[in-house]
Amino acid sequence: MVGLATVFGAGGGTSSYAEAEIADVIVMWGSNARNAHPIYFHHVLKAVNAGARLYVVDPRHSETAQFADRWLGLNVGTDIALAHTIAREIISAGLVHRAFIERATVGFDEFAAYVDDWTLERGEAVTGVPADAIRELAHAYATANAAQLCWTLGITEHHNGVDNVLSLCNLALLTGQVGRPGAGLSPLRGQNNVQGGGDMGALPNKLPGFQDIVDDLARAKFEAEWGVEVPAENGWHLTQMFEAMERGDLRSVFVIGENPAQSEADSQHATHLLESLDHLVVLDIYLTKTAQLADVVLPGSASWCESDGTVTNSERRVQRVRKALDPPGEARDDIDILLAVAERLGQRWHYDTHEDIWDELRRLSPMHAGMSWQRLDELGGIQWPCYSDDRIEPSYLHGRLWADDPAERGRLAPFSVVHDEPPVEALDDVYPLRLTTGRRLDSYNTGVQSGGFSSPNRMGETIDVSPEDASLMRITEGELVAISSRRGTIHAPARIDRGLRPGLVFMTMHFPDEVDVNVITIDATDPKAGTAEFKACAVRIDKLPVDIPLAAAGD
Ligand SMILES: Nc1nc2c(c(=O)[nH]1)N[C@H]1C(S)=C(S)[C@@H](COP(=O)(O)OP(=O)(O)OC[C@H]3O[C@@H](n4cnc5c(=O)[nH]c(N)nc54)[C@H](O)[C@@H]3O)O[C@H]1N2
Ligand SMILES: Nc1nc2c(c(=O)[nH]1)N[C@H]1C(S)=C(S)[C@@H](COP(=O)(O)OP(=O)(O)OC[C@H]3O[C@@H](n4cnc5c(=O)[nH]c(N)nc54)[C@H](O)[C@@H]3O)O[C@H]1N2
Ligand SMILES: [Mo]
Repeated sequence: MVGLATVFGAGGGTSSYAEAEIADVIVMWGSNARNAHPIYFHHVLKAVNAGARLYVVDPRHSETAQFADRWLGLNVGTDIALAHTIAREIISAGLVHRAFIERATVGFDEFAAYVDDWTLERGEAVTGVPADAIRELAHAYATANAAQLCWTLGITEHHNGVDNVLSLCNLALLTGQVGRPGAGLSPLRGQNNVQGGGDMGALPNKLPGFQDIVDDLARAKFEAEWGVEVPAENGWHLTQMFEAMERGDLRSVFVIGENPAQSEADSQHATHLLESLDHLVVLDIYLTKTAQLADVVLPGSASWCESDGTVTNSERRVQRVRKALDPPGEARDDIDILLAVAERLGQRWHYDTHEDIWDELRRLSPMHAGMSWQRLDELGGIQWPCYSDDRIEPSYLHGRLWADDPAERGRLAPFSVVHDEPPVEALDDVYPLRLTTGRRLDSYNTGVQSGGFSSPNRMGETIDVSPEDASLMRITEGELVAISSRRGTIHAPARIDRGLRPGLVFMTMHFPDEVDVNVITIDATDPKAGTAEFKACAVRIDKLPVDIPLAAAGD
């Protein structure tokens, strides 16, 4: 979101899901949507069945790659090198969209000079992707009538995730693949309402509706409505909070619906910091590992189907959710619990209904102003921005960039000169393998919500290795092995995956109670967005002595 905001001034996906169906080229870059975003992927498959070409850029031949016309299996962390090589090929083949570049962008000449030495040969040498595949993707993307470029964590969960995103935005600016129906940039969001959380101001530098906290006029508007002073400085994002805990500057934390003791990189260190707080409060629907560290647990919040409200998905569509069940026992809606906490802190927040809270938002956030609950119902959800009761904006953003009138075009979109940088942890003789981590279809994040179910085909945690590495190390399918990084060692059965190239190892994050992968991940973070490098650390795999008792292997 930081990358998109830098280029276009707004941190949201530029297209809508259904527009995938009118695209003739779709690039899924660092995104395993077949597993992680099945609803969006359903639209992608409709497009593919109707003849659109699908390119997948992923170090693994992922479940998504199985549906691709062409898979570009790059080395982990070489995305900028690949994007620069594609850009250079588009420029040297004369496939840039000159009129769009002149009208809507700044910085093209400097960018073109910078990428000029990213020849196909150099790109192949750095990324491991054959030159002809890079060339094919470059030509298909540039010459498509409408191309969608989607990405997820394979791009963002790196120490240079924002630079990765900027390098992808460059491709859309070169070719005019943005701001038109079917053409766009789609970062697929994580949870059902992670976009909504950001929209509502659950960000350290924003008020609801992405209004800047440091903007005096914006703050004054909220202060008048709320009757309290709004702090004038930006707060901390998650990784800055952990750094502040380390320094001793942050002593009290309220965790709502998150399990950082298991989801943070280098989790033993994160757990130690959470334990050392003066005061930790957790509000969750389960007694998580994080809740077990807390001084106060506010138990029994109602889950999403037991409360009223809205959620916003990756295409910026706000939809109502309705209470379908009564919460069990004494469980209460999260908002009731927050109102009660506010009251104990001396604040009286007056809302009679959930709709009152929403209407307050509509008064304060211009991009939500036209979304009454009645209208959300009638239209089956509305995408932001929606400024007024009598209008619906186009389903894609930044159409203004194509306007003839410079005043209407507004702020031009800058090309970004970003440098190709390898992952923080280099491979060496002691840790010669690259570990990347991610998701499976049948499990969810730290497993709190998906741990309890079993089905015949469901696997627990495995250490996935390539057939080549397995035979080199004489590891057999299902054999219990040890995997170590500079942070620690864990054990799990090996699984031989033909979708992995030699040197690459994959694990999920779904079974931390049994095998906590975040014991070994690195907590290097992107200074611009605070995202950790979950997608790249250096590891080694060791066979265990055959007579090792299982109990000792599971420490
Ligand atoms: N079933 C299921 N669905 C989910 C979730 C879940 O836990 N389970 N979680 C939700 C959440 S919170 C999120 S954020 C999303 C995440 O959705 P995704 O980001 O699609 O999921 P991941 O499996 O984490 O990572 C995606 C891909 O990035 C690739 N990758 C790794 N390193 C690199 C690299 O250096 N470059 C490139 N180009 N690719 C790389 C991996 O091989 C992997 O296939 O999924 C959401 N949906
Ligand atoms: N190794 C590795 N680690 C990763 C990642 C990775 O790819 N690899 N991905 C990272 C990413 S993208 C993410 S998003 C994080 C996810 O990390 P977390 O968000 O910490 O993990 P979840 O398991 O999704 O935890 C969500 C919590 O919310 C609670 N909850 C659910 N519904 C409600 C509700 O209505 N009210 C309340 N109060 N609580 C509720 C659940 O019970 C659960 O405890 O993990 C990160 N960690
Ligand atoms: Mo996520």
